[in-house]
Amino acid sequence: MSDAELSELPESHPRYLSLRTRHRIEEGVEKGITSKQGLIAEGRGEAFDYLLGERTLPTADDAARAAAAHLHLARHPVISVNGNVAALVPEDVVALAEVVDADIEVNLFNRTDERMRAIVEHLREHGAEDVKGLAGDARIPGLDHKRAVVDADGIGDADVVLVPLEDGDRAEALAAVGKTELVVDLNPLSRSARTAAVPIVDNIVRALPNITGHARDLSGRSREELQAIVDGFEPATALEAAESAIRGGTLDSRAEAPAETNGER
Ligand code: PTJ
Repeated sequence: MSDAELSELPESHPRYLSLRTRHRIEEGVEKGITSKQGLIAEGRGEAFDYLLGERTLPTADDAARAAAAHLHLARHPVISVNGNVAALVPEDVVALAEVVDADIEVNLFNRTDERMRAIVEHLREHGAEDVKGLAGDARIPGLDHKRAVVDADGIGDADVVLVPLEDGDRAEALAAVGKTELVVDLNPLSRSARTAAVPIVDNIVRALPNITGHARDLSGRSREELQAIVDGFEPATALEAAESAIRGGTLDSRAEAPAETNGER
């Protein structure tokens, strides 16, 4: 879909948000930010989101609140950014980092110097001041060469890492070195979601602003209050609720959509 086609699409179109999201990924690929595999990941995410009813489940909202509490409690929180996240939610990454005083680090599955630089530049264009990832002077043990590369004073030093749309191996490797992982992934069965201290089964385009909203709301709360929110969150319950919504969903929220949807349903 071209810019012109998107600008002509009315916001009332039943697939407006989905098409806009897809368009951002397309643009990301054109700009050299998002990988071709990122297109496939987006398609998979869309399918799960469709089955969830493209809404934030109450348990995903609880997870977003627990993630915000973790980020406030952290000694050194880092938001990890890959090619899909950079294309979809660059301004939300910057906003969340500001509220919880987190570092932003570009960390890629398909790492090339060109893509690293393009993503750093893209985040700066969206307001980020200091973006980590280019130094690449540390390694996460247990992974093959390029996927293991992180900054020593970024993810290497972090105690809490927000890793949206992560691949399962790296999620497991980060958890194995004792980092608290907050994962955003629409697939409740993915290894990343199952490894996370806090799995947020929601679309990144809804989840990031939601975490930021909770983080603003929790600003200034005592450590005891924040810890109580963290302790009260149960990852298994959130995963079960998401899986059950996906498997048992009725798609009622879509029943009212017009039949004529431009072939997009
Ligand atoms: O930019 P790179 O090189 O770091 O590569 C990024 C991708 C995403 C291509 C890479 O990490 C990858 O291949 O990931 P996977 O293994 O395809 O996993 C991506 C997960 O994210 C899948 O479980 C998808 O369902 C999920 N997902 C896709 N789009 C979204 C999503 N989750 C939340 N929001 C989305 N918009």
